[in-house]
Amino acid sequence: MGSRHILVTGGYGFIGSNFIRHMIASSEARITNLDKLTYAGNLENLRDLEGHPRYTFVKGDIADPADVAKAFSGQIDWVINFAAESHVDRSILDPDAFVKTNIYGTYLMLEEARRRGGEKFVQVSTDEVYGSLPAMGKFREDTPLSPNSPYSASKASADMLVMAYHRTFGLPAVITRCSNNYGPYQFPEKLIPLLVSNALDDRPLPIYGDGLNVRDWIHVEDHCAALALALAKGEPGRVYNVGAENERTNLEIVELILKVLDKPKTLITYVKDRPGHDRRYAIDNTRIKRELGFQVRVPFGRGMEETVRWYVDNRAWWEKIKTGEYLGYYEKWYGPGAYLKGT
Ligand code: NAD
Ligand code: TDX
Repeated sequence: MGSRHILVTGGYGFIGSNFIRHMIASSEARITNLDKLTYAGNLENLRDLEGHPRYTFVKGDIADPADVAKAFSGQIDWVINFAAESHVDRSILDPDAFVKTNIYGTYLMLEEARRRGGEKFVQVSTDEVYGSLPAMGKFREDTPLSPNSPYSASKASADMLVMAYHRTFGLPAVITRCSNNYGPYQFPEKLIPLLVSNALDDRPLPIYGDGLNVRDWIHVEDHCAALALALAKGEPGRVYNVGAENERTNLEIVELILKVLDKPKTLITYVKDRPGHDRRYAIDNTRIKRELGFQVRVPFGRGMEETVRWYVDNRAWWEKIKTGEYLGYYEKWYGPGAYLKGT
């Protein structure tokens, strides 16, 4: 990977911080991280890289042209756009920031990349743009886009802009669409860290609907390896699905967590379903395996056990998050007193 200079956006979030650590450790790349530090951005996620000679942080907003121009200053070889509002439930409560960051912000990033002559651009997208699957079948790269939430609609919009910039202006852009990630540093609004941290405090574990919705889980480290391949070898104009062929119902996930933590099933609490809740996601990852040599390395059993242990060992990390803004969100979404019940 040589000593390339990579502009990463959203690098203080869950996947972005894992990606930056992965790239610093596995290559000679220099990284500039443009992050707004929203509620989901956390300086603790990259504390170990502060002062590192190959790491620079620029605080700023991808939806602000001046901030974007500042982050692009100097020689940039590759751009990877993680920055996004990423939680489906928050997009149901208030879609505004999703449209601003995910659509307009991506547009500004593309515009600056084009203006400067076209760096390789990887758009970190999601399988949610394809919508929901019935019991059979998988998402392929040619599956039509059919998003169901404001979040996934904003990501699908961004994908269309990325493709338009490739086709119209020749921008060497690639789109990756990954399934659900798990691993360390995931914000505890998402299913797995929410369940683990609640269980550790004997709080109720909210499960939507009948708990039989299916997600296709991949360890964040495998996603990061796929993104590194997309940057280095992805063919401009091409979409790559990323997944680990690992479908689980939400009930299987919660039962696994309770087993690792040795906590009772009575903590499981069925709550009202998410509106527009996608029933099933499943990724066909044939293309990225065949064309870019992607391989899944983290087996789900080991990955989950290590992940649960990480949240056990890093209680201070999530306890600091589960205050203030977080509690306000939790009560607004799950109902008054929902967080404190059971304490
Ligand atoms: P996250 O919510 O943990 O982190 C998002 C980061 O983006 C934060 O650091 C935040 O401060 C930053 N950010 C938000 N708005 C910004 C703006 N306007 N300008 C600059 N920075 C901004 O998200 P994540 O789970 O790490 O997801 C990262 C990307 O991967 C997203 O684009 C998401 O759609 C995609 N993705 C996530 C998953 C998953 O399972 N988490 C799966 C597939 C794809
Ligand atoms: O409290 C909960 N109870 C529950 O049953 C929460 C937060 C979730 N769920 C269910 C909803 C989903 O079926 O668990 C499943 C996973 O939910 P999330 O963690 O919110 O993920 P999901 O909606 O599948 O979206 C995730 O994967 C794709 C990421 O948040 C997105 O950013 C990514 O694009």
